Parts: sequence; structure tokens; C-alpha cells
Amino acid sequence: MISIDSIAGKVRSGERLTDADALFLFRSDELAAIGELAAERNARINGRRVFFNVNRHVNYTNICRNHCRFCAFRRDPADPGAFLLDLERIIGLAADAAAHGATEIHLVGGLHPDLPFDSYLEMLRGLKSLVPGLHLKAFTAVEIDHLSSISGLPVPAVLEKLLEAGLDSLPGGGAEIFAEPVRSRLCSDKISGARWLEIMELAHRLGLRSNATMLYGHIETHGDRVDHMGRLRALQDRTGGFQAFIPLLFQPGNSPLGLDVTAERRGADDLKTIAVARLYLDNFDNIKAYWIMLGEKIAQVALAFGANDLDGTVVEERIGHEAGASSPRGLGRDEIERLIRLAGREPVERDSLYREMMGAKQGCKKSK
Ligand code: V47
Repeated sequence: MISIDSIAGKVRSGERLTDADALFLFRSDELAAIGELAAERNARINGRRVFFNVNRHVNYTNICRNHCRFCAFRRDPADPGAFLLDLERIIGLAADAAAHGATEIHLVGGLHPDLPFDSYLEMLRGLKSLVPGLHLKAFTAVEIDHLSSISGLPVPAVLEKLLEAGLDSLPGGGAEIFAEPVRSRLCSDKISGARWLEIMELAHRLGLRSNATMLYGHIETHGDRVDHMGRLRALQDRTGGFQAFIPLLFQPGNSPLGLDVTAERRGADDLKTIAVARLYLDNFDNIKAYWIMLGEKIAQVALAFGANDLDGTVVEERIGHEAGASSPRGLGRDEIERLIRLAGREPVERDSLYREMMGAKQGCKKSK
């Protein structure tokens, strides 16, 4: 019989949790006990240290040929608000971020129907040459698949070319929920969960590190969440290439999914999801509480439920905010440090490969 005690025994002796254990935790009301266990495991790995980085998100386009039903960011080319940034603008945003102390650009966009493969290479080359020193975390597995289609090159060849042009790592977006038929109901045009995992495996085999996300809090079941995390854990066993797991709380505003997600479903579920991730994903060092989607308060409390990373300053977030996220679009370095300190933890600025940053503190102003 599975119980909190049986799971605690496994966690303390280093025995891997089963899918049934994870499902039990999701269905359990013992939030505080689950959180304590997750915090205990996190403390063994990370002590009181909580990572953040000074980064900037840049979305080069919101024009997308996919029609994901959870997404309020995408546009058709003729829609009001559709945009495609030119290279000069992208470099200007990156240069400004670097001047404010950023060490990473998180560069992602929609699947633009007409942008040629060379433009993606030019983005990376331009950024690397004109704003050297910035880590380029760019293009989700979904974009990589798109680049393979438009270039006619197999995925490893696409990745090799991107690496040559300056790619440093891959973000974890586009994973959504792997389980069919939920994935088809959410995003029938998008690559399958199996393809997302295949592309990540190919990237890891080339030495690229990446993140992994899970979009939750919509029409998925707890079983779908466990299935999703199970597939990530299995891939991580094979490659070790994932740096962080990031549960992304669904923001319901302005999206075609049209779900009325009430506030009561938030909070406890978010904290439990972080805690289960910490306990079940025993081969992930870093569990990220993405404050943009969670809000600063829940993200802060998540640090007592197994999370050890708050992501970064972000500066100008669009995907969650177009869907109604009520967090700020960006935070200053000092604000993130303060959030962490007020949660009784020690802020540690990291680089994009989770190495502690040494050296001078530069100012990073709040965006708005
Ligand atoms: O892939 C889209 C999700 C993702 C909504 O790798 C939504 O370090 C909530 O992947 N509500 C993009 N989520 C963001 C992302 C990310 C963010 C921060 C850090 C990293 C990283 C990755 O946002 C998309 C999709 O899964 N998304 N719409 C929405 N309405």
C-alpha cells in the first residue's frame, strides 16, 4: 500500500519513486508533508542556495503557422499586432540587455511561414559577433523541427549549423503535455511528444544542454502529468542533457481554449506540482519555479517545496502576459535577490549552464 510514509522511506533511502507513487502524491491532500519531503531532498542537493540568472527574453516573431489552443501569443501574418523583428532590432535588444548585466538571451518565436533558414543562422551570427559573451539559449524543439522542414536537412545537420553560427543551448518550450489525446486537443498542428523527445535526444548527443517544460493546469489529468515527467526522466537517464525542469502554469486569458480556470485551483496545486517534480525527477538537479507564470508569491513559497531556481530577470515577457499573467514582465536583479532572501534562502547568480557567476555586480534595471 502506498502511503506518505512509504514514499518518505524511498526518498530517504534513495529509491526511485514509481509512477504510482507520483500519482498518489498528486492525489494526496497532505501538501505540507509532501512539501517537507521535497524540501528535504532539495536541501540535500542544493542546500539553501537558490539560482537565478540575469537574462532577457527576445521573441523574434509572433507569426506562427501552428494554432495551439492554449496560446494567446500567436498571430497570422495579417492579424493586428503581428510582428517580425529585424536583425538590427534583435541585436539592439540584446546589446541593451548586455549593458544591463545580462548573460543570456532566451530567443524563441513562432513558426514563421516565410522566414528562410539563413535568417535564423544570421540571428545567431549577428548576436555572437556584435554582442559577444552572451549565452544564446535559442529555438525550441518545435522550431528545430520547423527548421529541418524548411531547410530539407535532417535535425542533426540543422543543429550542427546552428552550433556553428553560435547556438549555446536549447530552451525547454514546446513540450506542453506529451500524452495523446490531450496533446491533439491542445495543439493538433504541433510536433508529437515523441518527436519533441527525439529532437532533445539528438541535441543532447551533440553536446547541447537543454531544459524541459510541462504545461499544466488545463485539460490534462494527473496521470498525464506523471506520463510527461516519466518520459522526461527516462530520456534524462539516457543522456543527462536536461539542466532544469520547468512546470509552466497555464494562463487562461485570451486563448482559444476558453477555460475558466478558477483561482481555487491554483496555489496548492502549483506547490504540489513543484514538490512532485523534485521527488519524482530524481535525475534533474534543478527545478525551476518560473515566477512569470506562478506569480512572485507562489514562486517564492515554491522555494520551500523543492524548487531551487527562479529563472531570471526576463525583462520583457510576452507569452504569459498576452494570456493574462499578472506578474511583472521583468524583475531587476535586486528584486529577485530580495524575493529569495525573504524566503530565507541564499540567492546565487548562475550562468546558463548552472555555474555560479563570479565577479562584479552590475546594475540590472527593472523593465517597467
Ligand atoms: O512552449 C504558451 C507555454 C512556453 C501559454 O527553457 C503558455 O529556460 C502558460 O518554454 N500559459 C514558452 N504557458 C515558455 C518556455 C520557457 C519559459 C521560461 C524559461 C524556459 C527555459 C522556457 O510557454 C510554450 C508553451 O508551453 N505557453 N501559452 C499560456 N497561455
